[in-house]
Amino acid sequence: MTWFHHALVTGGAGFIGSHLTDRLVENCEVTVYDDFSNGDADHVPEEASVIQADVRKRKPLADAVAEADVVFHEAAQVSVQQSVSNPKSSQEVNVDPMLTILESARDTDTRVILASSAALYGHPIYLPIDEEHPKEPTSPYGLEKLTADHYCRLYHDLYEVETVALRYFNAYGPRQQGGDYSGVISIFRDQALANDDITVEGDGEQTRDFVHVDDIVQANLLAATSDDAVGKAFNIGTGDSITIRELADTIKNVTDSESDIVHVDSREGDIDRSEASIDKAREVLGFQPEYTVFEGLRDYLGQGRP
Ligand code: UD2
Repeated sequence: MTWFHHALVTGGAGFIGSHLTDRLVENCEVTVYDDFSNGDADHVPEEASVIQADVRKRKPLADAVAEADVVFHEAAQVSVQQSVSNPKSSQEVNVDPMLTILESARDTDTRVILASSAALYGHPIYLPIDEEHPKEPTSPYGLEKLTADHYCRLYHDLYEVETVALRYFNAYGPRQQGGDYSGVISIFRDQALANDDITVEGDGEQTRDFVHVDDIVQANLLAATSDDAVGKAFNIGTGDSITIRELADTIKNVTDSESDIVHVDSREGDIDRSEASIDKAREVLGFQPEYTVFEGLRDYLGQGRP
């Protein structure tokens, strides 16, 4: 395993990027590239250098990539809803900077690790979802991630850029809440801690594969250091799933909450079932998730409010 000297983390003040930066500064020089539109400067460790800039600015981004041995591209417009309301501006954040990074990496031998997403698969036609599963994204966000993910493969195949795409399933953990977008776990947590109603959308029988942010960090480090990973895409989840109703019950119990669990309208176009096959990540990267969702929830909810 070859370690690297200088890592660039786009979105390094954000939820996943800041956890990754925390881990990276223990071992190498780290530059965080963030415009703080959604990230929090307090989550960036002081050992990291910071470039405060927008990923749509080509020159500072290309220059920052050229300085690094590896780029973890976590910066994104993460709201599926916003991508539906405004596909063009979402595309400008989620696709075009990917090309800036890949073009710069083409000249400099920088390895590129993309935060891709399970959103690129759309509605599953079989479970668990492996990397060969048909890709029919149901939102501009999913299509943008599919495009960025596929560009990674093309830049490897055409120009020998060392790229890896990590398709995150439902990520959760400390620092997730904030901005106008939250995953269901942070929403249920806030509702449970405030003894407000926990709002299950639909019948709650829909399933998700929830993956703890520490396991996502682990996957990124493996992708950055494994020679076998390049040119490939990997699902990053736990390989297991639970229903949203079960999630609501667990969060209520773990937080000892007096909340009622109520059912509200389901979301239009909601994915009914989701569960990752992580065989490829296990075999090629040696990825081994440390948290089941129940262990991860105990860890996350045990902390109280940050
Ligand atoms: C996740 C990702 C999204 C994209 C997508 C791909 C997150 C936060 N979002 O969207 O970026 O990759 O997967 O499919 O990881 N729910 C409730 N009550 C609430 C909020 C949500 O019941 O108050 C339900 C919601 O209807 C859905 C499930 O919880 O069935 C998960 O919702 P989500 O927004 O956390 O994540 P998801 O899977 O829609």
